[in-house]
Amino acid sequence: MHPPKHNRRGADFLEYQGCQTVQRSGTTSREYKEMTTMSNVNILLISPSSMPLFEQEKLLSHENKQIIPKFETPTGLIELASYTRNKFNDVKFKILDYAKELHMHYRVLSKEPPLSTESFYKKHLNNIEMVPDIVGVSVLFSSSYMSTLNLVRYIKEKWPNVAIILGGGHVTFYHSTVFSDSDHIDYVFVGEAELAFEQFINRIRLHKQGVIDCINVDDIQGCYDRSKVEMDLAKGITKGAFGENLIDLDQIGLPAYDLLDIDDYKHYSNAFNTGAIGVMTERGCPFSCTYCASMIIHGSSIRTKSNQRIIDDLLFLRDECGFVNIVLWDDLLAARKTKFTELVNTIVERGVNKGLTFSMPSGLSVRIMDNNLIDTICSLGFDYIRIMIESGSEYAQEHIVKKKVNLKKARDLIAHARTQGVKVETNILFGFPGETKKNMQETIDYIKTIDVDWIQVFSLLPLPGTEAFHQFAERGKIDPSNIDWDRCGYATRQFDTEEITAQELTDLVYDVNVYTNFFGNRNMLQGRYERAASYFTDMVLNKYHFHIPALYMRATAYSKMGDVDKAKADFDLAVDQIKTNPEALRLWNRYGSEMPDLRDKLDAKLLVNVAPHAPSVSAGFTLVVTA
Ligand code: B12
Ligand code: SF4
Repeated sequence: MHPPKHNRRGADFLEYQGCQTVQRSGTTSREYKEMTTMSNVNILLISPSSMPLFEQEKLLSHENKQIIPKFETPTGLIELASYTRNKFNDVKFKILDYAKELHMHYRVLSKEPPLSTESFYKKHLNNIEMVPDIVGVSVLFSSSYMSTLNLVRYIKEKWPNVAIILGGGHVTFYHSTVFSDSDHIDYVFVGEAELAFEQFINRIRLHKQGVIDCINVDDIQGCYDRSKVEMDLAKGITKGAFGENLIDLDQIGLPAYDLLDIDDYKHYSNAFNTGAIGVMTERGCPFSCTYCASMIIHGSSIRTKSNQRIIDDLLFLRDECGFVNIVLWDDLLAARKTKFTELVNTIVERGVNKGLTFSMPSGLSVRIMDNNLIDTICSLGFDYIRIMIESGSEYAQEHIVKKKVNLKKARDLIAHARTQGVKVETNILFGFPGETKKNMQETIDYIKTIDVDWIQVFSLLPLPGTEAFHQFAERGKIDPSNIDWDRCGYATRQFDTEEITAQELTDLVYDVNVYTNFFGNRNMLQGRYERAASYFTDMVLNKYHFHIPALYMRATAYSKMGDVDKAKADFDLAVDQIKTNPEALRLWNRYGSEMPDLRDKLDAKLLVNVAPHAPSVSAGFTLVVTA
């Protein structure tokens, strides 16, 4: 358990009496308190975009205007800031959310001159009305790492004396290489950071006050400087020790939403077209899915905020900030069933959820859920829920993915959720280390049996820290010390395995997506045409106008609903896209055989390259659509 605040501060101070040149032995605790109220530490926290640097460059230079930069609430940073402010009243924060700024820039891209990433980054640094003592960058995503390395250069150019610190998921697993990758980084935080950061900030304060003459972090668990890493490496230790987890999450208080440009999040944050705010009610997960880094970053013990705290936060977000969409980012929602049920019942009884729509994009765990919990969750006001499956192979569930989903239970939960009127989605991953084509086919066969509105289909990408990452490294498929983070991408895999080549995997993922969500769309098969059409619009056509399977299926849905004009408009659009857009033509050539109603609308020369039915059969899979 974390020691009481005053004890730890006292201990921290005393500790330094011996090892630092400034001697203050004999200082009373009153004097200590007075000294510690005078330091005024300025901290700038930065959330970089998860978009790789090379893509940012293409976007800002107008080379590719189609890439849509996303942003979400930087939850880690506002929780860290709030916790720290609660501990020290002389610490001032600002947040610069580059992901948000990039999105806002994208919205006016055509009115802006082409820019380099350097001028874009510098422009926003120049807007900061503060001279920071510390700049902290949150590197949650491996894809942010290269842009962060550039950014820290600009930061040191502007503020040469600032201490630059990094934290977040990616550097948690690569803490030691950070210092060899950049001379500008001073400290790295491994794992959850509130407690380590508190100790660190206290040292910065003592240093500012002249109480200590240097900052030594050797004894701060989870915090590293260059020399501490070098000492570890000399002893052969490459893995960072994680910061102690915060047990009482209520110590965070109301996350520092005041540091965000609330209106931008309210209107443009990406989870909904209408904007949303992220909320985390719990941290940690005791399960061990082999593809997941979340439970490693936050640990296996579940810690939750109190129900009162969660309710107060929701009321603040709704009534003071005007949010209507709440995104829950918990690792394992409803892990404490009774507490969660009480929370939702109170929320509903008190009308706290009135005017709010909830979502949980990272999904619900089949192991945790039961019908009652699904009902409880639905009563909160979810537009859609995601019941996470990942693999339809019983063998893979048990031995490869280790998610241990009971596939029958998952199917029943989905069917039950439908009775609540909520939209139901799931996630599927292909390409686990050791997952055979037989296992993959089992997944394809399984997903034809579940009545979901949509399936997110992905390639398994080994994320640093995960079991899958280590397995691929052991098999020599990836070299952990030589990965181009800017190019590793989250969409496609770059390496072949014994089970499946990179190209086969990419094709399989695309084909399964197209065959399950479009040609084998459950809503279409069950006659729920209106819902099907709205999915094609919201999930696909609002972003990708060239998507021929979506246009074709929406046209079919309209025609089944008797809306001849709308159906004709979509068919015409599809024909036009095939004739004018190379991506549309590619889709036509690959999937044209599934869209017979377009054939007589196209010239003969556009019919010759069309592939036979179910193209992935060439890689050994059966994708036939069944009702
Ligand atoms: C919200 C979220 C998103 C949001 C974006 C978040 C954002 N702010 O930009 C969205 C929806 C966009 C997203 C997308 C994706 N995500 Co995501 N996401 C998350 C999620 C669920 C929560 C992050 C969060 O807010 N946590 C809550 C806070 C409290 O924790 P924290 O961020 O870890 O912060 C603490 C510490 O890390 C530390 N810390 C963090 N930053 C800093 C900075 C400093 C200076 C210090 C001192 C400390 C510090 O202190 C904080 C407090 O203790 C995490 C999983 C998780 N549970 O963390 C995955 C996670 C970060 N996502 C992940 C992935 C893989 C993805 C996707 C690829 C998913 C997909 N298949 O599409 C995409 C990739 C985005 C892209 N490039 O296109 C991985 C990242 C792994 C990696 N190495 O890249 C994670 C870890 C989940 C997983 N699968 O294991 N994601
Ligand atoms: S249940 Fe979710 S959070 Fe827990 S290990 Fe699996 S994927 Fe990660």
